Amino acid sequence: MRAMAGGEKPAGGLAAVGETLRSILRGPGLRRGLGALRWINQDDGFDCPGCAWPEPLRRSRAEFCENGAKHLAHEATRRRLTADFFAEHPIEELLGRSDLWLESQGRLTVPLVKREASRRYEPIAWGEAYRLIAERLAALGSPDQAIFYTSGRASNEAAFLYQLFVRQLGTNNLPDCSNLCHESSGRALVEAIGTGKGTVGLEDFESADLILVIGQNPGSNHPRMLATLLAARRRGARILAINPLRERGLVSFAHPKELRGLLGRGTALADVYMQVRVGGDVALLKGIIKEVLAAEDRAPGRVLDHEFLREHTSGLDALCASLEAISWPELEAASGVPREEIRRAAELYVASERVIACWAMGLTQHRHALANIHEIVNLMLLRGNLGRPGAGLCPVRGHSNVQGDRTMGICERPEAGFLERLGQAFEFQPPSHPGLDSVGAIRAMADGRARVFVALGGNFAAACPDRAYTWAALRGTDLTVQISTKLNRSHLVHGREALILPCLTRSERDVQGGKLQFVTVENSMRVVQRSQGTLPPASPDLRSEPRIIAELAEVVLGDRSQVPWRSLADDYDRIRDRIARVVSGFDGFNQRIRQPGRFTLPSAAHRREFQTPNGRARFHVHPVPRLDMDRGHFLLMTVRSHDQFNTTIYSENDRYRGIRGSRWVLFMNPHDMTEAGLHPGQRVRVTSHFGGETRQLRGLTLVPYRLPSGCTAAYFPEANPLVHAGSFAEGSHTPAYKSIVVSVVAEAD
Ligand SMILES: Nc1nc2c(c(=O)[nH]1)N[C@H]1C(S)=C(S)[C@@H](COP(=O)(O)OP(=O)(O)OC[C@H]3O[C@@H](n4cnc5c(=O)[nH]c(N)nc54)[C@H](O)[C@@H]3O)O[C@H]1N2
Ligand SMILES: Nc1nc2c(c(=O)[nH]1)N[C@H]1C(S)=C(S)[C@@H](COP(=O)(O)OP(=O)(O)OC[C@H]3O[C@@H](n4cnc5c(=O)[nH]c(N)nc54)[C@H](O)[C@@H]3O)O[C@H]1N2
Ligand SMILES: [Mo]
Repeated sequence: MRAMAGGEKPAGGLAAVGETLRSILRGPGLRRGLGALRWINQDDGFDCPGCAWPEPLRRSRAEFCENGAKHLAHEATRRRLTADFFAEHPIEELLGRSDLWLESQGRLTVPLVKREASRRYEPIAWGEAYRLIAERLAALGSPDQAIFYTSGRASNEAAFLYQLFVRQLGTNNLPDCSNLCHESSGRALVEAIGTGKGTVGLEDFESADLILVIGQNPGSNHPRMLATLLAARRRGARILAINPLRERGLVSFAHPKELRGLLGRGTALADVYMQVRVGGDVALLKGIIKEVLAAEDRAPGRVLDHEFLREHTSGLDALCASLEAISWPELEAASGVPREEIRRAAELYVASERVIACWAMGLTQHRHALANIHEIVNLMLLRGNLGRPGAGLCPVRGHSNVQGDRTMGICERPEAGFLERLGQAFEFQPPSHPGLDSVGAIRAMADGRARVFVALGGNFAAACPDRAYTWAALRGTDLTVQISTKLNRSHLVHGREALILPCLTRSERDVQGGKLQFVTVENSMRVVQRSQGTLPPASPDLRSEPRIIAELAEVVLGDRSQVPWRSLADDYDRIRDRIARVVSGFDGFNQRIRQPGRFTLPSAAHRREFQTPNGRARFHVHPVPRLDMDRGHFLLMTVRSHDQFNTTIYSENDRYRGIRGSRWVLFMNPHDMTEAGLHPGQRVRVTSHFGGETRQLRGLTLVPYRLPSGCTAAYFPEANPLVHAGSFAEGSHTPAYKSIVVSVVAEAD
């Protein structure tokens, strides 16, 4: 491994173009690759399989980023995994391989089964696979003993059919990757403003004066957002970043689609960069709010939006009183940011008429995640930065359709109104008792309460916390079923019996009933649009997700279901007609999706209608979180590199952070390193501490990095063995992947 200090070259630039070409050459090859890129994010093409950042209304010919090209290159690879591969490699051998190796083996091409007495996967016919699942489900004492996970790449059509199947079976056990991701945002926003979704559209970025980017690394994870930020910056908007790491993409960006960008001339993005301590955002935001209130005291009636506060909010007095009782030394210590800097941020906020707040995993994956998000809402409400042009809340979603999957009913606690409409449309009584979320699902499997695990995409075994516990839980089940495109860890950590059902990707042509089909997705800003694959399928044996679900439902439910499953899978228009009847905001779905190719779902909060119990947006009061760390303990956050999509690893490099050749690193402040008697390049053992228990990870190499003192960082998913399954956000159960208390010792070589 080679770790460089990490120069300050801007993000993007020619290197981004070079990386795009390299991934295309290695994956699908130049012809197929460039042919596919031409369709990505185009009206008549397919939605990028990467993140959920929206496309502008007027799309350019090349509407993708370096990382979007990588995601596509990896799913459109020429490499194929055939039955021979699985005959040659027993599961145990595959388990010893790295995530990078597994990912590079290519596309799954045939349905596979691991029989009880076998140590390998072998081919199985589709029909036999469905019957096996039906038998194992039928043997359960209750449908609540089965779990149906979803990852955020599933289309609206697939997600809708899946939840219908699961609810007809009789359970709400529909955990999803959102439980591991923005669940905290959804929960906190519902409490505060009555909706779990963001309130802004892309057009709001064209008139905002100030954009906050908190706990998010868009340079790697939402690269097209940098173009939006750059445009805003150029017309004079200010950008305020709050992040323990100085993320390259936020510091400076060279747009690869511009000549000056290609020449490596970057534009500084963040005007103010606050290097908060990991977990210090509540204190920091409270500090900013305290200064805003002080400014109002100095100029009464001129700082706060009194009319908005009076008509649309409640709870301000309690917030003001709580802030008076908190001292500056406490806020400075907890945030790690001096008061002077906090005051400057408050001045910037007060000087801005229209403010957007964006955030991602840096806020949602803490034990006090809901408090983090409530503090953002508190700050934004003070000046009525909600429900008017250029202002609002913007949780930046992860997977390209994670928001749509929720809209379609993938949720373990569905709304009563949704269930009622579903029941009416399909003439059955949906189960009303809550199901299991992701953390609950792990526990239920560990306790033997759940015996069958089905996953529509994703990589549960690698994405979830507490590896040893989660793996034992999965291994204790009767059957695990993975509907997947690529080989991953979750195929190798399986139940007594296991199935892999290979499916088409979004970029592939999906022909059903003799007709080319399209699907739909919803991006982070409530825009629903169509997505139609253009590449030939990787294998003739692949089936589409809607078809797999429909066929499975038919075999499993038999006479118990009146749903015309086959007919729905033959023509996705028929699925969309049903969606229009059940999901609000989708009236005339088939007509509307055909006209301009997209439409935006309404947001009551955007109209300043707050669907909370008292019809008002609510201020929340939370204490400053105590991170009770012993001496010599550090707070560890797990982050993504520039070369991965969640558990899918594309290379061992992380260009913007100057890392090459290994992901087994621990980033640490150089001063902390010296204090602890450690030195750069040393191999260390990291021990996490939670609830009196410890977890260990060996063999990480120390990399000195500009982080606030007391904070460390490592990569996800490598560091997941350290996250205790019981350490999650209060109120949302999102694992606290970013506040892991650890100690670090040198490892004897
Ligand atoms: N290329 C690529 N794109 C992706 C993904 C991918 O893996 N690769 N994943 C997708 C998914 S599912 C998601 S959810 C998103 C994730 O997008 P991000 O949320 O940007 O992903 P993370 O790498 O988890 O980065 C979190 C950021 O929060 C900061 N952070 C950590 N702790 C704190 C804290 O306590 N306070 C503050 N203020 N900041 C903190 C970290 O330094 C880091 O910059 O990206 C999506 N897009
Ligand atoms: N320590 C730590 N852990 C984390 C996080 C963190 O920041 N730190 N982040 C969390 C977050 S935000 C998330 S969202 C989760 C992600 O958790 P998941 O969503 O479960 O994981 P992914 O890595 O996105 O799933 C990748 C797999 O999906 C399959 N796949 C890809 N495309 C398709 C498709 O079109 N259809 C189907 N059926 N399958 C497909 C492939 O087989 C691939 O291997 O991880 C969480 N875990
Ligand atoms: Mo995510």
